[in-house]
Amino acid sequence: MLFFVARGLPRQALRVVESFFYFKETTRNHIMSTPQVAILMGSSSDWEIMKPAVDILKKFGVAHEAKVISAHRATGLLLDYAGSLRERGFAAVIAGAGGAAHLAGVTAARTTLPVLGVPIPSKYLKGMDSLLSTVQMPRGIPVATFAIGEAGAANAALFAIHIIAVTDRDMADRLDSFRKEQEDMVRNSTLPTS
Ligand code: RP5
Repeated sequence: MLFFVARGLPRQALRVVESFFYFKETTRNHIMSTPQVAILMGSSSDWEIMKPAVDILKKFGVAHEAKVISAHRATGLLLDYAGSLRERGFAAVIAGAGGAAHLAGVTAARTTLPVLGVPIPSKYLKGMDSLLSTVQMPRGIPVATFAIGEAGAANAALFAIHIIAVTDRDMADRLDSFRKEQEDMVRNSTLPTS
């Protein structure tokens, strides 16, 4: 800006230049804050398991939207929400549910965005019910299914970032740094001496 002042540009021209930079900045902020990943869970009781997914997305600076929508208690709401995601610019959906877990499957039936299913641990069957009902999708409507519990939630978020990183070099670099961090932790790990 000083450069333009030094060159003696009239005030009006300076305003045009300033508004151009302002527009560029606000557009960039808007793009950065548009959610890229939706995180759904069947109940607020799933939050502690799904929180690691949110933590990973925050760590990588990925804008996201987390919601409780039950496939069987609020089916209409889920169909409306899932049907709007592609138009709203999302890249992937993470869906965590427990028991006879329909959330990921119904979401996948409603959108062609990639749906990443997280089986929530359940009281009596320890999440085996959630795992099987999420992973065993009949042919034609795919759901990518992750491990039962927190590790599955974290990996689903990482996988969503992998999807974004297909076309986003900066995100791919962040994934490389994250892997390096993990490798360094292994290299520096110690055991108690006897
Ligand atoms: C599923 O039923 C939810 O995903 C949750 O894991 C499970 C139990 O839900 P609440 O009875 O705790 O609401 O729909």
